[in-house]
Amino acid sequence: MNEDPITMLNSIESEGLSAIETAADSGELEALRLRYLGQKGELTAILRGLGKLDKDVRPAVGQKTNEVKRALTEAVEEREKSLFEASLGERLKAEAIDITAPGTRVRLGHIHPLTRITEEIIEVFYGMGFNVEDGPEVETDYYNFDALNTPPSHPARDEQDTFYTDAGEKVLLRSQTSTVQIRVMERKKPPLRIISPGRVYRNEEVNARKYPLFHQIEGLLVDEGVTFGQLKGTLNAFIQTLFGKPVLTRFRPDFFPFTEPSAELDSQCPFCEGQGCRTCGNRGWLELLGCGMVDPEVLRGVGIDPEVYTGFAFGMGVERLAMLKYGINDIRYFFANDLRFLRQF
Ligand code: 2NL
Repeated sequence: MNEDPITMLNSIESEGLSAIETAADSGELEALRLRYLGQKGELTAILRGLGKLDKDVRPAVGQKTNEVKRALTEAVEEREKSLFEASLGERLKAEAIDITAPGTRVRLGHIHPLTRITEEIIEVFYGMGFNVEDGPEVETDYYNFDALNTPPSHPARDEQDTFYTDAGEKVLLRSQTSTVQIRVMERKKPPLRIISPGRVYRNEEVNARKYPLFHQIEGLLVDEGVTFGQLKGTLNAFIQTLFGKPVLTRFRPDFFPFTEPSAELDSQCPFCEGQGCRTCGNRGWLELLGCGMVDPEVLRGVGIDPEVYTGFAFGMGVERLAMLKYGINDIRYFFANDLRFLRQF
């Protein structure tokens, strides 16, 4: 060592301290630590060279080396701490969350108006002991027509013209959910109380009142001694719940191949109390649904003895009821998926 070791140590110390104190980041700081304090660092080199020094200067140089080492070590630790605090402060600032800021509202979807009214209707009948039954939408003409007392020559087949499949004229899209009632009556014997909601199809031109796909809810009750009076009572209770208040009803004679006698159920218009308004087309009455006593032929066809059992049945179009209830004037709104329409429900 040509220079005075104490002078050298002093300059290492002052250079080291100022470099360490201004190290820009932890990478630079680590490089400095290795340079001054590492195994191959400058101070280690001096300690290794102690043996070559004169005996009388050795202790002073050794002591000074250790002092410098301690000073630089402390400086590294301090710089490490302040670099860490600075970067933490920066991160806290950058990632700050304002917990008092208002949240972003998540727009929830909701039940489609047809589903909602279907659920409401099911609820009313469920309360009267009816259970929901389901069945296929692709049916055979037997379940859709023959079993419902509508043989191939029957004019009602034209009225309920539907879509036929590639599988031939026997396989079609059901035009009514009575198919479900027939299937249930084949499997289960009376007493029966069921309703069958679901999609049905008709081969019809689209307009404000007609759509080739719509929804029906049919009901069926079969037991010993079932009367037309019970049918009226059941449907009156249903209509009151649907409109949320007592309303007058009337039963007009009608015809269906699968019921005898058959009737159309009207209610006094709940919006104008029979005075005449837009919803009832100034008639004061609304045509709500069709119903009747199950034709003995239908019962016989599924192996239920009509001499022992009688039943009533009814069928309603869900779109029609929803249109009346909510004052909707075009059936196509239900299927257009226009949010401006859907969000009103
Ligand atoms: C209507 C009329 C109706 C039925 C459906 C029915 C089912 C069986 C036996 C007898 Cl299994 N009847 N269902 C009865 C009367 C009317 O629907 O206008 N629907 C839209």
